[in-house]
Amino acid sequence: TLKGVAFDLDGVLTDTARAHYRAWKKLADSLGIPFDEERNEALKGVDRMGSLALILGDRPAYDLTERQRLAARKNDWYLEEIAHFGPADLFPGARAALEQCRAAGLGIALASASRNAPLLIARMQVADLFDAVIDPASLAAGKPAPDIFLAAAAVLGVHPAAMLGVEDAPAGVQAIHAAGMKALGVGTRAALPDADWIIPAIRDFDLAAYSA
Ligand code: B16
Ligand code: MG
Repeated sequence: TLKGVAFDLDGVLTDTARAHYRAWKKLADSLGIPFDEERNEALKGVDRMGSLALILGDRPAYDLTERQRLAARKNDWYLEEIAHFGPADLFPGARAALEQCRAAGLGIALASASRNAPLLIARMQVADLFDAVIDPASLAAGKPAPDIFLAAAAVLGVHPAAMLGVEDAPAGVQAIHAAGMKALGVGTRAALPDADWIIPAIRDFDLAAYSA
């Protein structure tokens, strides 16, 4: 039986995926590097420096210092994008999904690769609904490695086999499965072919369906 749930943030509980895309697009444009929404798909769930590496590809002109500068510039633009965020920026049904899990007595963790996640859940006033927020800076490897979901299970004190992971990104679904958990995909079957269940959006979250 299900004892815990680990939620991704960006693209699952709120539409920061758009904000990330706009900030990366600004950076890519400023460098004259081609970037569009199709290429952006591969960045979802991938951490900041990993995302930058995907954008820069094998261009040798950017050493570590320069890459850190570029990542910081992108984050400044991203912080501008989310400066106005509040409870209204939660996807419809996001708070209700968390409340369903609480009412069922499940442990709830936030498993976001974003270093801005604590700021976002505070601004959207759902921080109190989480038992644990995993700090991605504390992990050896980002998604698709299982580390963040294993950390979620460990801090909740729940065996991974009794956990559900909720993700919008292929790298995230891979990470959930690598951790030995069942994966609920938020999006389309075409985008997330390996998810154990698919819902189009978090408003369709129905805990009873994933408890089998
Ligand atoms: P930051 P998630 C991920 O969050 C995003 O999907 C990804 O696009 C972003 O690059 C990453 O967080 C790092 O975010 O730059 O704020 O640390 O989907 O795992 O909640
Ligand atoms: Mg995501």
